[in-house]
Amino acid sequence: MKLYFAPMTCSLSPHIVLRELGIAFELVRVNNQTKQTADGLNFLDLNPKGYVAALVLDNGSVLTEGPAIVQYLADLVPGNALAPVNGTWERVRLQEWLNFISSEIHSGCAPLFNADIPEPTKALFKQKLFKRLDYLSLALEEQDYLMGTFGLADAYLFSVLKWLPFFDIQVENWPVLAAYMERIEARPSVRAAMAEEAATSPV
Ligand SMILES: N[C@@H](CCC(=O)N[C@@H](CS)C(=O)NCC(=O)O)C(=O)O
Repeated sequence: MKLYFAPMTCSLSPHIVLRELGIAFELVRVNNQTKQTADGLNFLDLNPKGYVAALVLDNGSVLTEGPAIVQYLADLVPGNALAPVNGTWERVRLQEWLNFISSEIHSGCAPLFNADIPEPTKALFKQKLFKRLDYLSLALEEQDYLMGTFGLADAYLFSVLKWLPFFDIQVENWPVLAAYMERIEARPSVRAAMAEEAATSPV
């Protein structure tokens, strides 16, 4: 299978998950501005939504949306440590986290990347984001990872919290979150994923 990615984006999450699960994959870089891919495609032909991540299976099927991709990947590996079994209450808890990260943190950060949004408006978005970070910090006070042990939700949250410095938000203001990020960044899969993404040539 192929993972279409762009460095320092949410596609880092499925990339980490592929490595954690030991699934063979090819990494294909996408230029998010021109929509050209490193394997010579117009990314829009593959994913008309135009955004990473996109997973292309060996049978040609294309799967998008990070939370769907990571759950699909985990379910390929029975007994994996990253996701509770589908249909269980714990799996629904995982989906609750993935949805929270997607709608409150990932989407909460999106306007902060937008150069056309004036700073006072961005400040309002930041205030809302801070409340969500307060909540995450509280949730992680009692346990090292969102579901107790490292899993899909942590790979996703790590990938989006890596953006905070772009917005001049210091994660150190939430010491619990700063320690969480350090813990995750120390994982071999995470280090390898970040290093490989950084080593790919621009398209
Ligand atoms: N709903 C999508 C959002 C994906 C997304 O926001 N991708 C960003 C990078 S983090 C992107 O590729 N943006 C480029 C664009 O929209 O043109 C998901 O959760 O996978």
